[in-house]
Amino acid sequence: MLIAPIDIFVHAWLIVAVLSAAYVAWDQFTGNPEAAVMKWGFVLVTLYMGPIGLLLYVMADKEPKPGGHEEFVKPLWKQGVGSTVHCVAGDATGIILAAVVTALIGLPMWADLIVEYAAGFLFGLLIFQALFMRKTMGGTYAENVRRSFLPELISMNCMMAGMAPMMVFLMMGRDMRAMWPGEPLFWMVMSLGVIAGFAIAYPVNVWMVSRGMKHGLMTERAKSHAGGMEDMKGMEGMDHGGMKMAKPSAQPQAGGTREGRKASAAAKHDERASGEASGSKGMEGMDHGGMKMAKSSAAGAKGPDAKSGGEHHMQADVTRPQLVAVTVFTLLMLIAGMTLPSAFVNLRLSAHDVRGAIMPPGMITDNNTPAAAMLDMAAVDPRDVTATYGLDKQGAQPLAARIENGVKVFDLQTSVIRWQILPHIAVDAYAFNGQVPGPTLRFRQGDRVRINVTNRLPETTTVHWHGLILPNVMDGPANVTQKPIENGQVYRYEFTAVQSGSYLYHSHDHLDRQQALGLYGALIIDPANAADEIPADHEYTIELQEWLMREGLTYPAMPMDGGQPNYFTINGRAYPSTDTIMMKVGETLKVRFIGSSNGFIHPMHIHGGPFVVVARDGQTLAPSARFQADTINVGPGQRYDVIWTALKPGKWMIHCHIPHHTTNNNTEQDGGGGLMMHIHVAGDPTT
Ligand SMILES: [Cu+2]
Repeated sequence: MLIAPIDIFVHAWLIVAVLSAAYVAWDQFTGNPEAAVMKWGFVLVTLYMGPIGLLLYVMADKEPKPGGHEEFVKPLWKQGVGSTVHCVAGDATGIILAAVVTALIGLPMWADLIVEYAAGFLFGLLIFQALFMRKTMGGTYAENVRRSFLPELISMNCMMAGMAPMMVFLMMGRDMRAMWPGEPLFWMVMSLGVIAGFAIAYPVNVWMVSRGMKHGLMTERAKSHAGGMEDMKGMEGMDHGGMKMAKPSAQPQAGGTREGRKASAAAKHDERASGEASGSKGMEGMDHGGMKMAKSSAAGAKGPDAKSGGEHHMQADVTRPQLVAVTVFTLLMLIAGMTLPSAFVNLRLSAHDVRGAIMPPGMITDNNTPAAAMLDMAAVDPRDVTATYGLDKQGAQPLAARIENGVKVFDLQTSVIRWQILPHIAVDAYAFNGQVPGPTLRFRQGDRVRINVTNRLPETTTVHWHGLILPNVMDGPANVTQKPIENGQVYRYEFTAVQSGSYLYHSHDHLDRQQALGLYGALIIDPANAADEIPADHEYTIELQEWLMREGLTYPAMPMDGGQPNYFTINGRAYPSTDTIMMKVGETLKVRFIGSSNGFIHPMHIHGGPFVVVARDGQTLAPSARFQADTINVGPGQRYDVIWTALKPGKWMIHCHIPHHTTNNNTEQDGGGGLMMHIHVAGDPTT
């Protein structure tokens, strides 16, 4: 499911990567005279790097015309590509396998990085270098491990220096779906990480190839192929018959033996000197796959050097200081890549902790931001939506009670829905009974009521009956008076209504998330004695809410960096999709303002004359305490009942007096937006 714009690119990239790898595999194994280990290297690297892997293959290794491979792969930059491909194929495979395993078992990111480094290094060294190259290089497995160690260390340091920060910043940035292997985004980030690692490892691989420390590309043809005959001299001893090396400029040198290729001669000055003396420019010193070296290393062609230990054939054209400097430099890059991200993101978090959360743009996260804060502010996962409603579906509808043994029973069920707030804008909401606001519960003072709450959210919840006097165990605060209601569970709230007036119910678990996403509703309790009700010709209940919707995702709005709302609703609709109240001159209207909003105060104002505040927080004010006003601050949790009299005909507005709250994503439609609605009083508006 595409839930963010980036997903289109992600899917396209991954499809291209698979197709590219399939093409490279087909071409390598049907037509390209490359050594088997390099064939596999290109296939894997193309799988990991997608079109960039394909590009490298076509530009550097794919034989341009029959018999042309030998010449084609000669340039140093192509040899460097081959060397880096070989290194990356092994290292990245280890890193990616480790990343999957550590994510699945829930290791924190810092441990993840260490395991990835170790896995990449060992996989590259023990399998891709020592094992796969042994056929080419000869010698025992242990010898191959030993002489591969330093080149592998240098390459792996570079690889992880690029890959670690790329993974950390992309995985633990806004869209943390990237931390979970079940998400395509994870593989996209892996791909980008491998590309970054490749880019950093490439220069040093070019250097190592040029100095004879590593092999580059090879040409490997069947023995019968004429093109390889000359260079096949001396190759018979190798397991791969007919290998033609990519560096024909090298001078075959007597004395090369597989047995002789031991030790990391790269660090041995005397060997280097010997190599130079032979006129071979030290190329025999390649650690493995030194093509020239292989040519000169026919079995049985033991020369004096071999007799004296055979180590002279391994020297590369590098000095110890050079080698130390390069190694230390790559180690520093590695340390930087592995540790600097910890200054910015919380590496103590695991994939399990953040659960694929997508953070709102602008949320400030640092290396101390806990996972709980992230989960609280994260977008509603559109994949959790179980129903989608249009503008024809109204919120705050009266919920009919059924009577069981004299108890009024209401059923509430939470779920994730898609809710239309404007003709072209839908939000992903948490809802009671598929409504935003939840259904209005109305009963009479003295009633025994029972409310069965079933939770169908992807998280726990509870319900609080705001302002009511009731048994403490029915009050609702999660982990204070009750265990949170798990997904699929039901909690039975039961109490006797001893008060009357305007109240509300709302979630009391993950409060700033769930109420901000729509888990609230009005609770209207009629007085036991109907005469105590302050009469009005019309009655309208206003439930306020803020929304944050960015890039098609809905986040819980809150007064915090990144959480500021950009949509506002009265009873689940933004103006101009809000209701219009129809009246006649002289009639009265009782408005019940309910502060169902979560973190924002709304100075609610009615045009066309003052109203009288007759009740506050459910408590009817004594006549002497009632007062006139035209604006009343409705804060979170507060309720005001006001009586407004229609004095003149026309369209009179009810709106919040914070202008931003009467816009839709900072725009005005038909004169406003958000927390705005009309009272239409019949008659001539010019009178
Ligand atoms: Cu407001």
